[in-house]
Amino acid sequence: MADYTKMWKSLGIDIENHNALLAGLGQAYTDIFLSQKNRPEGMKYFDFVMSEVHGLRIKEIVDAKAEGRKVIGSYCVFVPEELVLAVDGVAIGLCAGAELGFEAAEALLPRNTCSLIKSMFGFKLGKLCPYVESCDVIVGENTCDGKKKAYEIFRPLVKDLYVMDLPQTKSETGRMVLKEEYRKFIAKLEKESGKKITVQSLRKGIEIVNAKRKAMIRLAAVRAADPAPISGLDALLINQVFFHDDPVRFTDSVNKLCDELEQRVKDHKGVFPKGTTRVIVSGCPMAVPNWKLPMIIETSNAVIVGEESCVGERGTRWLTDIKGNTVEELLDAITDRYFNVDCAVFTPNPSRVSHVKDMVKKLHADGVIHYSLQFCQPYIIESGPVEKELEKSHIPTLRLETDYSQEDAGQLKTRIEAFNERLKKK
Ligand code: BJ8
Repeated sequence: MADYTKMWKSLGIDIENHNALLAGLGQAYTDIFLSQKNRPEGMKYFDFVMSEVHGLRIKEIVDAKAEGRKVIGSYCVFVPEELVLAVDGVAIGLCAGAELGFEAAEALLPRNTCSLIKSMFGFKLGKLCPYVESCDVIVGENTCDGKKKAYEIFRPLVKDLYVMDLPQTKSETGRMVLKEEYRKFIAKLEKESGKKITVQSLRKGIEIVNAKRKAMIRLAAVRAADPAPISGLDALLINQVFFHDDPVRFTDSVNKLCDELEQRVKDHKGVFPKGTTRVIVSGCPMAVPNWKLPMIIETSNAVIVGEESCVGERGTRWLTDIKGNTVEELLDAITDRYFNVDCAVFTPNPSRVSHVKDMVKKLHADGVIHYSLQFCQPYIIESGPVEKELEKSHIPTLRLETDYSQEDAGQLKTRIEAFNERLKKK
């Protein structure tokens, strides 16, 4: 990677801590990703993206800002990228997956806060993330209680925090709330950018995001094959890169990779031997560089064939209808699309478990590993009924709770190996 110190300094990054972060990240990437066997050639693009994740991509964002484009960061898949693109903005997912800056975070938050939220604070307080520091606006959302209350404390730490209210029920009123929040968000984006959203600009934004999601749907489908043409680790990585790469280039790269994977399927080529135990991981989102659980699973004689997560199918599976002829009609289509997202903050939330069942069938999975971050009430509480419902349908399920530390890695491995034994005997 070129020397980007000047750029990082100009963004206010703490160079010493940041260098330590990059060194750790580079080593983890080599150990976890580059050590895998039979990786598809198409993964080279994503290796390159990761090697430049705080370099070239940040430079592109800084250049975009210099051209007057606004950078909008967010922490949730309910924030529509389509709307950001419609004002020629740059949308960036900011969730972080590393246990950094937690001491500083715990000075502001209770210790029993989930790692995702602590990491959001840790990266900001430690001045570690050039994405966060590049943002003109950071969008929060009232989803779980943890985030909702944490944003109140986060507000004074950032330049401009805009918080969106979100419904918690899939009712007609809930849909109206979501649409009105998106309408207010449009007003905010128009004010920030000085650009008015038109039918053309909104349609273009929808087309770009639809194409990106279509490529991810294609990637998800190819994983039904046995042997699996791509590892779960690599598929997760692509789902993570989804949130910060240039959307058009990303789509092109995923489609090229899918061409290769579809050929692999025809040639019966895979990353693990045919007949390897297949699992779905369902639950909380895994942000970069949270690779702990997939790494343990895939070094325990199993392959992950799907992620039911916001960094996975929950975030990518629906497209937006493009037929509308007015901004209002397109806004309705966007609302309908996002209102499908079955996050555990909704009550009740039956479509999530139905989707897990569909994934098991479609992807020929042997079982489900339910992943919750410690202290995440929505997913931990929902995991009980999800397990019950899956087991009732004869789908073996393992419930795990963990955080970003490595302390429980041995214990997790033991439980996952025992679960794999159960799946083999099925
Ligand atoms: S749509 S899953 S991205 S809210 S892990 S912070 S829920 S206590 S991340 Fe999410 Fe949007 Fe829902 Fe998806 Fe709270 Fe749980 Fe922490 Fe979480």
